[in-house]
Amino acid sequence: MTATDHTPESAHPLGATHPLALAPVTGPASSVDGFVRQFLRNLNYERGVPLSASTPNDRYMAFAMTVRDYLMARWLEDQKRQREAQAKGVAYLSAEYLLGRQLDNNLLATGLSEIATAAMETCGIDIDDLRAQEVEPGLGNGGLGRLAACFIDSLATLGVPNTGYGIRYEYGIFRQTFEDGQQVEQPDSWLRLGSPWEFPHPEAARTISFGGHTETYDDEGTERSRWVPAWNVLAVPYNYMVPGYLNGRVNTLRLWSAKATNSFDLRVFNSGDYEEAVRSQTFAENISKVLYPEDSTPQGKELRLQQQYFFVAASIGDFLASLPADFDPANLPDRIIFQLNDTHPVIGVPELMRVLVDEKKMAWEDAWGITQKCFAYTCHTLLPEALEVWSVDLLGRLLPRHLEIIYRINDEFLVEVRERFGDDEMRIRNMSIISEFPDRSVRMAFLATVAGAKVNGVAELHSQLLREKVLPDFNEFYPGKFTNVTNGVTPRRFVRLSNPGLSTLITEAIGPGWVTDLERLRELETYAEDTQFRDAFAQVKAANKRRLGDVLRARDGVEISDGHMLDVMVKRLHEYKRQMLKLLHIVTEYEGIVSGRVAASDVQPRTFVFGAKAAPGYVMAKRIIHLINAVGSVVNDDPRVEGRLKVLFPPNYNVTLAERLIPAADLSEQISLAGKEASGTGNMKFALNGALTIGTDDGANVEIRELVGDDNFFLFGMSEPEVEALWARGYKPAEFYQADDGLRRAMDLIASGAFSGGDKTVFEPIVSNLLYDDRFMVLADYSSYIAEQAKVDAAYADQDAWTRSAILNVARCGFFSSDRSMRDYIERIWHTPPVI
Ligand code: 26V
Repeated sequence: MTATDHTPESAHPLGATHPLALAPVTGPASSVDGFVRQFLRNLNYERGVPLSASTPNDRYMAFAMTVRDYLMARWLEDQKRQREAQAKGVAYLSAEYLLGRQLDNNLLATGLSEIATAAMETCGIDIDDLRAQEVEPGLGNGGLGRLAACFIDSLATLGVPNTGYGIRYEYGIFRQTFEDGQQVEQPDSWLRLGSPWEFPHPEAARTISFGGHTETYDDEGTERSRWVPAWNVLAVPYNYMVPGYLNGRVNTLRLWSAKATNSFDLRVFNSGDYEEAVRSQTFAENISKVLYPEDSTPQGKELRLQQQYFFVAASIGDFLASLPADFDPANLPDRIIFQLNDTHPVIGVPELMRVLVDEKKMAWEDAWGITQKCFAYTCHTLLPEALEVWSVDLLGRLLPRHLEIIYRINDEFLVEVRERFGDDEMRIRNMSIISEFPDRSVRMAFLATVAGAKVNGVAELHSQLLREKVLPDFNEFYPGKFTNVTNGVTPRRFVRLSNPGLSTLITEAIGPGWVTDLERLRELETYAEDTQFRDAFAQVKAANKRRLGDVLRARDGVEISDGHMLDVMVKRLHEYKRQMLKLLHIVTEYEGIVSGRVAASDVQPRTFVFGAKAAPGYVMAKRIIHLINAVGSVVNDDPRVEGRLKVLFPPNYNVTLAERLIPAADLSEQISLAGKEASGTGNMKFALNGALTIGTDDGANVEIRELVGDDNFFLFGMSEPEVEALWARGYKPAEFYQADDGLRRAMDLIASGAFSGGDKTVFEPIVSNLLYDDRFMVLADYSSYIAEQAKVDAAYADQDAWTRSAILNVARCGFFSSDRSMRDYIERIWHTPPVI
C-alpha cells in the first residue's frame, strides 16, 4: 500500500504545497496543526520527499523526528541547567543497554500521544503502521542490559543528573530463527534504515590508545611512568535522549562508536600499502561492530577487552573533559560516581588511576583515595564461571600501563590484608586480585571490590550469598562496604505502555499518580474484593491475550486457543534457569494423556509459551531449544491431546515481544535452582501485570513472595540451604529418576525418540546429562514442581479467586519499581540528590 492509498493528494494535499506546511513553525509541536506542520517539514526537508511519494520508513522517520524535535528544547535546556548546577551526577557504565523501541516511550514521556495520533489521522496515516517500522536497538543480552535501560529511565524521571555510557554496537543481539526446530543466528542490522534517535558528534571524538609499552622518566626529580601506546582508535559519541516521564527532564545516553584514526591509517598508507591501510581501518572499527552474545561464560576474548577499555576510557575522558579547566581533581568525588554495571567496565579503575597519576601528576595515595570514592560496583551473578578474569598476558599486551597499576593496587592491598590478618597465606591467595591458577590472571570482581566505595548485589538473597559465599573474605575485611539494592523495572514501559487496558483500569480506580509512585498500587487491595473490578480486570487480561494472539498470528502464524491458561517462561536459555524442568512438566502432562492414564478432557487447557535465545556457542542450551520445539510439534499435532496442551516458542524473543507477552500471561515461570538467579526482573514485570508466579525461593522471587503473600504465590523446590545440604550429602540424580514414576516416564519418553522421529541419539545427551551430571538439580526439584503445578491447575479452575490473587499481585508489587531501586542507590551509594 502506498501513501496515496491512505491519503489521496486531492483530499490531503500534504506535500510542500499544503497550507500548513508553509506556515511558520513557532513553537513545539504542541497542537495537532503544529505537529502536522513539523511532521511535513521533516518529511520534506529531512527526508526529501513529499507525503505522496514517501515510504513507510520515510513516514516513520519524519514522525520520530517530530517527537524528537519536541524533546530537543528540553534536552538542551536541561543539560545546561545540570551543567550550571554543578551537582554531583551518576555516570552509569554499562556494556549493555537493552532499550526496546523508543517511539512510544518518547510519546508517553512528552504527553504527545493524543496530539500525534490525531495529527497522523489528518494525514491519513495509521500510527500503528509507524510504530511497526521501528527496529528495537537490541544492545544487550538480557536482564543486565534491560536493567540499565530501566535505571536510566528512572533517573530521568527522578530528575537526577545522569549520563549512561556504553557502546553503539553496529550489530546488537542476534536475530533468532529456527530451522527444523534448531536455533539459527542472523545478524541484527538495526541501523540499516537509520535511527532517528541518535545524534552523532564526530567533532567530539576521543582518541583511545592500545598496546605498546611503558617507560619511566625523570620529571623534575620525581620518577614517573608513562604509557607509550602502539595504536589508537577514535571513539565517536552518539547521544540519545532519555526523557523523564512528563517532567520536562531529559538526560543523555552516550554510546561510543569506533572509527579508525587518520594518523593510524595514514602512516600505513604513506608506506604505500593501501590494502593494509584499509585493513587496519576495518580492524579498528571492529571494536564496536558486534555485541558479544554470551551472557554467562566469559571467553577471555581480546576484542571484548578492547570493547571494555574502549568505552570506559572514552567515558571517563569525556566526563573529565566536561569539567572546567581549573577543576581540582581532588574534588572529583563531589561531582561524579561511576557505577560499574557488573565487571565489564572495571578496567575504568586503573584508567582513572592512570589519568590522575600519569597525566595529572598526582601522588599515588591521593589518586587512590579519590578513585576509591568515585567507583561503586554492582555484581549481577552468582555463577562462578560468570566472574570475569583476564589473563595477565593479554592485559599486559593490550594495556601494559593498566596492568602495572593493577599490580600496584594489589600489592598495597595485600600489605593491608597482612597487617590485619597476619601472614595467612591461604587467605592472601584467596583475596589476591591476581590469581595464579590455572593461568596468571586478573580477577575483575576482586579489583572492583577493592576499588569500589560500595559493592551491591541485586536482591536480598543474592547480596547475602555474595557476602557469605562469593566474597566472604572481602566482607570481613571491608565491613560496611557491602549492601543490597533490589532490582526494579520501569512502570512506564512495563505497565503504562505495555498494558494500556490495565493502566486505564488502575487510573480509573486510584488516579494517575501510580505511574511515578508505584507503591500507590496498594490502594488496589480493596478493589480485589470488588466483583465489578475483578470482572473488569479479567476482561483486560482476556483482551491482552487477544492482542498477543494478533501479534503471534502476524509474526509466526500461530494461534492462541480460547480458554487456555497462558503459562509463560521467557528469559535467556541457560541450564541454571531450568527450561528443562518446565519441559519435563509438559512431557509429563502429555505422557499422561497418550498413555491413557489421564483423560484429555480432565486436563486444564494450557498454552505453554517459551521465549529464549541461547548463546551461539552454548551447545547444551541449543539442544534444549531443539527439544522444546520438537516436543511442541509432537504435542501440538497429536489429536489425542484434543488441543488441551499447546506449546508455542515464538523465535527472537526481545523487548518488543515481551511487551505483548507479559501483559497476557496468567502464570509466570521463575524456576531457577535456588541460589543461582541473582534477581530476575521478568518475575517483577509479570507480577505487576497480574500473572501469578510459580517459583523457587531464589533471587527476587523471595521478596515477591514476601510481599504478595504465600496464598498468592506458588512456591516449590529446595531452598538454597537445602540445595547446599543435598550437595554435601552427595546428589545422585538417578535416584530421583528411579523414585518417581512420572519423572521416569517423562525421561523415558524423551529417550525413546518420541520427539525425534524415533531417533534416540538426538536428545540422548540431554537425558544423560540430567541423569548423571545434573548440575542444576532439575530431577531433585521435579516432584515438588509437579505437585505445585497441580495446585496451579486447581487454583485456575476458580477463575474469580485467581483474578483476586492476580489483583493482589499487582497491588503489592509497587516495591519493584526501578524508581525505588534508584532511590535506594541514591541513598545508600551515590548521594546524588535530584537537581530541581
Ligand atoms: C556476563 C558476561 C560474561 C562475559 C561474556 C559477556 C557477558 C555478558 C553479560 C554478563 C552478565 C551476566 C550477568 C547477568 O546478566 N545477570 C543478570 O542480571 C540481572 C539484572 O541484575 C538479574 O536480574 C539476573 O538474575 C542476572 O542473571
